[in-house]
Amino acid sequence: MKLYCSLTSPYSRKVRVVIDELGLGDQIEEVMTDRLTHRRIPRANPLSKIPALVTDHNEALPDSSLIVEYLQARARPLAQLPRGSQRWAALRRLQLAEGIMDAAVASVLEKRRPEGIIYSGFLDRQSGRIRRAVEAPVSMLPLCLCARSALSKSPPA
Ligand SMILES: N[C@@H](CCC(=O)N[C@@H](CS)C(=O)NCC(=O)O)C(=O)O
Repeated sequence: MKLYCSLTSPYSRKVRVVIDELGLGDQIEEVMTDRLTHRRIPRANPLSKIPALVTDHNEALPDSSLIVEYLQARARPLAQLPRGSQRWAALRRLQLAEGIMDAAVASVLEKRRPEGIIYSGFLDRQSGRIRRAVEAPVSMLPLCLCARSALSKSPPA
């Protein structure tokens, strides 16, 4: 399999971590791309974004979540998500992490625009999203979990 990716792309990093966790490194050839060579991978991803995975059957998978799902289906599953309300807390954190990546990448692209047409209001909105999402997970845990973890903390000496 070939993974088109870059070391600075957070979505690529997400996939590379999963490859490592699943022990699939020896089955995957990484093809590092940059903004210019993105153009060389339209077959792998008509959206010209990374990461993109080309499977051994020559199927092109164009999105990090899709690639992770594919790799998990091929390999042993990673730890199962918890059930019940903890499941939704875990998925909420996952979604917030995706949102942080989206906002960070959107900011980088905005900053690459020619000086003078960079919209600071847009950048502020993205950094607000990142800040709130980074602060959110603890406050978004189900109350019962917060109470349990507070109870399990040993009292100050
Ligand atoms: N939803 C996609 C997002 C991929 C993405 O936006 N990748 C960025 C690099 S971090 C990219 O290739 N951007 C190129 C562009 O927008 O021109 C995923 O999860 O893979």
